[in-house]
Amino acid sequence: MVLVGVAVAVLLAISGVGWNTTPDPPGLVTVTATEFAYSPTRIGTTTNTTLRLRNEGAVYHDLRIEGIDDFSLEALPDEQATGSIELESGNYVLFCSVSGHREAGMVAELQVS
Ligand SMILES: [Cu+2]
Repeated sequence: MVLVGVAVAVLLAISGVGWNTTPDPPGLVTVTATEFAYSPTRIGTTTNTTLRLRNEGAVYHDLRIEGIDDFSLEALPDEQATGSIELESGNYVLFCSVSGHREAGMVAELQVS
């Protein structure tokens, strides 16, 4: 009984290493945030898209789409956030809503086709 328990515990430990990441959804677009910029600044994607905000900066950043009120990605330093959204074709502006960040350069162009 004790041996079985140990064996199960070891298997669980092994299976947890490197196998617990969710595969990236198709069409994933990653935007990296630093102080005070996004990279890339011109992004092309499709009408069904998944955006990922990766914060490689030292302070909190978010990512919003101008004119789209029900979408935002928020990430603390060294963290990331992912969200899917359906957009009509067109050009959109991505920006960070933290006070002063957009003005400092945290803005990007999203081209949906
Ligand atoms: Cu910011």
